[in-house]
Amino acid sequence: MSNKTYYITTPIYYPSGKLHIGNTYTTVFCDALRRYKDLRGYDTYYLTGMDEHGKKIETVAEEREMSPHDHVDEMAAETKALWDRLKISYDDFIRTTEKRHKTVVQKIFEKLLDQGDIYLGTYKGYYCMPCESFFTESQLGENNTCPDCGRETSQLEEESYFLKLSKYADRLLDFIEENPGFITPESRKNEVVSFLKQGLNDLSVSRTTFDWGIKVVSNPKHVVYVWIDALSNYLSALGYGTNDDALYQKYWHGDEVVHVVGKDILRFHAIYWPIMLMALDIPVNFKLHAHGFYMMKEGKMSKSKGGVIYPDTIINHYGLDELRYFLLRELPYGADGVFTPESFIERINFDLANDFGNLLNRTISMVNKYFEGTIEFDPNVTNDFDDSLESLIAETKDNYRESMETLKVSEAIRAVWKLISRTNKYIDETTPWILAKDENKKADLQNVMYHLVESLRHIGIMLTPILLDASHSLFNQLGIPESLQTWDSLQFGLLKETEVVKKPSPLFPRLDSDKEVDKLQSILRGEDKETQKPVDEDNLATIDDFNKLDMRIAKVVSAKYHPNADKLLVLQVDAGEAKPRQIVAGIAKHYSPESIEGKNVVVVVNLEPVKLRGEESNGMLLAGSNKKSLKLLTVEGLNPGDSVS
Ligand code: ME8
Repeated sequence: MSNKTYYITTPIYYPSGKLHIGNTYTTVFCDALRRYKDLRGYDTYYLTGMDEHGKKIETVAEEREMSPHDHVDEMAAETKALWDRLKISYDDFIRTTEKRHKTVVQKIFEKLLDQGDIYLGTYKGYYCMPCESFFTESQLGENNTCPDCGRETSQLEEESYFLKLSKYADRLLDFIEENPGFITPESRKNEVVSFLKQGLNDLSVSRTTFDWGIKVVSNPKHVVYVWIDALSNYLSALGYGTNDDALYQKYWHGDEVVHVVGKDILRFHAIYWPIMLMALDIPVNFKLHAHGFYMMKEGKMSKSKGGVIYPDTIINHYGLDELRYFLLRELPYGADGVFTPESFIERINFDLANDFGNLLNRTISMVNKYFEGTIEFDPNVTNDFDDSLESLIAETKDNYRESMETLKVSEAIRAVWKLISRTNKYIDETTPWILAKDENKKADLQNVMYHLVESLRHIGIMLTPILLDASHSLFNQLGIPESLQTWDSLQFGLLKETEVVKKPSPLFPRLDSDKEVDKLQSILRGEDKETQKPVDEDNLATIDDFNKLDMRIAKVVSAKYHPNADKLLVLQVDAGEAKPRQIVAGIAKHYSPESIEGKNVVVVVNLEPVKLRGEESNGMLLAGSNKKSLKLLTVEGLNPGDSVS
């Protein structure tokens, strides 16, 4: 039996500037939903990509003195690298300049032209370049400004093809009425309905004033309007209209199709897109979700204006889970949210460090202190508080599921945090430190510990789509087997026994609030010294200084924990010499001995030997690091002893 399918998409972003946390929000949001559906056992497919055509992109490329091709290639590579950094679990990244996309758009255009849904006419109107939108005079703001962004528009008259929106308007209205979940939140649906009720003008769908776009095959002086081009990505990426359309058949005609967009592009997705599908005789079986916007205190975020926060800044300084948590938790369903340094640091300190991280820490410390790290389930022992904790565990699963299914991710997270608070309260109620004083209460104490671990296991499972590293670390630290990390194992009492780690590693270190708020504020003002990292010009190394170092590739032959220091590993490495060389390295917090054995690392072998806590070290490993992580430099395809220069 095959699993239900789930196809989820983000908008394809314009490569008009560096992506900020607003664009990142949609992508992380879809990633969380996709991971949730994976957890539920769906057959999922996640599409994102880049919308590379149009006058605006042509202009940005010109400003950079680059060809549009080179510009979009660079931006696409940067964007993919960003998504990789954010561990976005996308399956495909479609670029509208790709041949596979262009062919489909040209086919769609010609088909609509042949069947009379597209016709040639003359366009008279006002054009807003930043918005890529045309307006009639009556739609304009004061002094002929763009009604959406308020900027100046320019007057145009040109030959254009038009899509007959008017022909489909009633059909679309009926469709929206008959499919209540088609557009969410409800307030957005209402916006669309009232817009439709005013009547639709036919849409201009081609341009002759610039080149950077997909040519209309039958009349190549026209390029296809960027929105018709862009919306088609949801089909072209699946191979629609080609010989290899298996993905299209499977996912578009499958069980669930979800387009997630910001409220700014609601109309395009709620009106033009379903009408295009109706005209193409393709089922309109997607659900559209339009979320609100993250704002800065000063107002809107813009790719080109600055004064915004970028995801890599947050990851460098604080970590990926911190970013994901904030983004997914802080934006209320259906409304806008504000990013402020204060709210960001508070969420880390209160929600992540105090409530969640501390609960795990205290639990592991107590299980070690009272039971030497091992506990088991004894259903015959109970206390007065077990029932209420157990029923909240069950309730949380239902609330979480319902919220995730209706795309209320922040509410799903809130439900999990209610359980976290309840579990913290359970510690206060059951007072394990008092039970521990009485030998006869051993079984009661174990029952309390068991409830804490079991509750945390449930919390960990529900957080797997949200906090990628922390949920993983929670399972490892509590010794939860993979079979009990699944959705189906969300049932109290399935964990029979476990052994937790000897020493807990904090999931989220508490931050110095004033200092970090100041730091974020100076980053926003563009004055952050730490991110600029100037080179010390007064202390330059000569080439001779550099050449003095004998750096080589070395293979880690064996590794063990240092007997007297928990931050150190003692390694034997083969650096191409007669016998292995011992190096002591401060990497035990980042690598276990097993995980580094066999790796080809880079070492400096001509350092003076030193003794570190009684063990001699004859060299140094090279690694990259920041406050949160450390990665050894490893090299494939070279042999021990090969030189590094
Ligand atoms: O509109 N808060 O691309 P785009 C939350 N190419 N989300 C935000 C945001 C904010 N402050 N700012 C942007 C386009 N977004 C078209 C789409 S789709 C067929 C073509 C997100 O680069 C949000 O998802 O301007 C919004 O819809 C999208 O970025 C706009 O991205």
